[in-house]
Amino acid sequence: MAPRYDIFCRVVDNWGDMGVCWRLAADLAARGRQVRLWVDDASALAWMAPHGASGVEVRPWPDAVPADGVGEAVVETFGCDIPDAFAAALASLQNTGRRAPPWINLEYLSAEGYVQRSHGLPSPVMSGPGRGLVRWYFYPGFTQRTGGLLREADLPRRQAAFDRPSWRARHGIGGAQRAITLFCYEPPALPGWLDRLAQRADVRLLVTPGRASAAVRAWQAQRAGASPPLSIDHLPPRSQPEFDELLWASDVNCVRGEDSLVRALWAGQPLLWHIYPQHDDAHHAKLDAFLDWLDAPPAVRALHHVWNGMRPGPMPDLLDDGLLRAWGACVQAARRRLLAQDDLVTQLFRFVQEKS
Ligand code: TRH
Repeated sequence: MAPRYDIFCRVVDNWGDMGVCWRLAADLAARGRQVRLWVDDASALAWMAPHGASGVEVRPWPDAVPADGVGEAVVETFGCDIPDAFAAALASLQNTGRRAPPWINLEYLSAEGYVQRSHGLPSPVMSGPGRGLVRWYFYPGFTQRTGGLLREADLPRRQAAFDRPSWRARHGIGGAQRAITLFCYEPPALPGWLDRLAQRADVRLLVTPGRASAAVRAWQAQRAGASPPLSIDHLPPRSQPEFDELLWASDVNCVRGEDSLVRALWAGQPLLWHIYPQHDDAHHAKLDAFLDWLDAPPAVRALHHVWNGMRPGPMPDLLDDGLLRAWGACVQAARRRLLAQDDLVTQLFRFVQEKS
């Protein structure tokens, strides 16, 4: 029987928790592991992964360890805390002289310096049913000294085989049109930016469902009749592979959160990140760390600062040809740097082997 991973996911907010966990589970399964994905709310998988994945079993959050025991590795995501019963089972293995499978906490993605310092560190468990065990920190990241980024082995092949002109033709995007994907929360600069885009005849705005769509609809309701119509598609939710294709097909990708940022990097088009906002503005330093790693030209930094409400003023013209060239070159260079590094699952296998 193939080695088995237990992955734990609690859905806190939005779609990123499920999105990252599903990509991880499907990638592990594609590389020959059996995966049990324990999740407290799997509803988003109905559209994100409607066909599931061979080797991945989605199960409700457990109260007890199943009869066949824990897997080769236990991965809790984003500090969600594994159930007491699993912690107790790991402790009992260790207390009876057997090796407990490594207990790994997969952390949030950041380009900040602490990630390189903290990746791979142990955290002794001092209380509760897992007392005496060690939990290992695994940090995804953008450099060699981190856990890397999710990148399925077949991604380059899928991307190379993608027929961009057909996709655009099927979606009615004309040859001279600029297609912009919009996946965001509620950026303060959005209404002004849409006003400005509405002055152009060559833009096709591909708006993702949920918060982005609601924000654009609010603008449309306010501007009804007042500005020239902007060509806007409100898209239905699509599966993750189809979401990837949307990013590959677009000329500019506005993305948010964590997983879509990584996918926009793989897409290699100019990307604008709406970072998940935190109450204490901790996301400002996180955004700047990413822009530093990206080696973003000043105009790309300015765009990000306005989009994320860190700098007042209208959005710079995102479709300026010179800007698009410099922006695209910078994302492509970043993509090449990342492709030269090991992906997250390759690194996780190595890590699990070391700690087992
Ligand atoms: O939904 P998000 O804003 O999730 C965020 C982040 O994960 C953030 O770090 C976390 O703290 C916060 O939630 C609580 O953005 P993200 O991470 O890009 O996740 C979106 C997922 O949804 C991603 O896997 C892509 C997927 N998706 C589709 O599969 N199809 C779609 O049509 C759309 C719009 C998204």
